Amino acid sequence: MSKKNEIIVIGDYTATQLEKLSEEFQTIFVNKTDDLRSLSAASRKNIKGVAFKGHRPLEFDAASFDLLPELRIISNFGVGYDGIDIQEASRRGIKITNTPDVLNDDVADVAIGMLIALSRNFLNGVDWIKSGAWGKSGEMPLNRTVSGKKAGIVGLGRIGCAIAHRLSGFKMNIHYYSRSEKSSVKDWKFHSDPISLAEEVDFLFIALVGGQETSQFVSKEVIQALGADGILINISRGSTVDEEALLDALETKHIRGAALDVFTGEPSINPRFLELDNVFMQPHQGSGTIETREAMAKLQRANLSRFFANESLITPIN
Ligand code: 8YV
Repeated sequence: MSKKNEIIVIGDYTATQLEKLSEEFQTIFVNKTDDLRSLSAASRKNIKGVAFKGHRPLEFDAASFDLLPELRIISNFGVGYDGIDIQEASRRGIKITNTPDVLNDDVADVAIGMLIALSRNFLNGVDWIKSGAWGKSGEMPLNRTVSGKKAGIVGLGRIGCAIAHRLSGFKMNIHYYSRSEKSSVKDWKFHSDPISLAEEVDFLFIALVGGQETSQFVSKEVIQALGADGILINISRGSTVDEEALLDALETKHIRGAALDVFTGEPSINPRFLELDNVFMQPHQGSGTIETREAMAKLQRANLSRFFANESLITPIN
């Protein structure tokens, strides 16, 4: 058997994912890019490929690249690659790949599930049973309808589209903001400005790519425009929303609620979120199913194999 290609694996992977990487490649594992420093210069100097998993903004930066002078490819586990300094990587001729498409359905499911859980107060429903309130006090307090309302999507990429298609099944009119109008979706109303979109809709789904370009794109003005009956749902990155403005709006009931899978600085989230009862939160688990994570891991490995075989990459982003 030919000698396996050597890679460094960075991030928090499951035992199965690590095993599969090791079957195909000769692997060195570290938890985060900072840990590259703990590897000897001799073990770093010939490394051409990295399997990376992480979404701390720009974690994989010039200083990390300096530690891997022969690096040619970073195969990212995730559709979002805001953990990597792409401009610097491109400047150095380092190729980046990601794992798009395979996670669209799971992430969209979480967006819809969180909206319904918040609007129908599922958490209170569970408590109502467990606390015995059902028997003592009768029916739980009434909640608010989801179907038939107006939905807005900020960022109509692959995941935004998967969300919109699901919402059509809930008899909702779809409005969207994106950089340009999409000719392929004639039934959905384009807004050239996110404030006019927020003014128009009941539910605002954030499905932007992360990174500096979209930092706090969902501004205080957008959040305010959503109004007292509005709900904001974010499955993209915490960085896309002005979180302080969102917290202010939630605390003062300027908007009805928020359903959030992502946070600035996660997993250490702003403690103000913990005090709120108009927020439904999940710990960034949009793509977190066995099926989808397996598909993401397979695509990550396939991109590395193609690179070492001198074949074209499957999902390059630069
Ligand atoms: C993460 C994600 O990759 O794909 C993305 O951009 O944010 C997620 O799927 C996943 O949580 C692993 O960290």
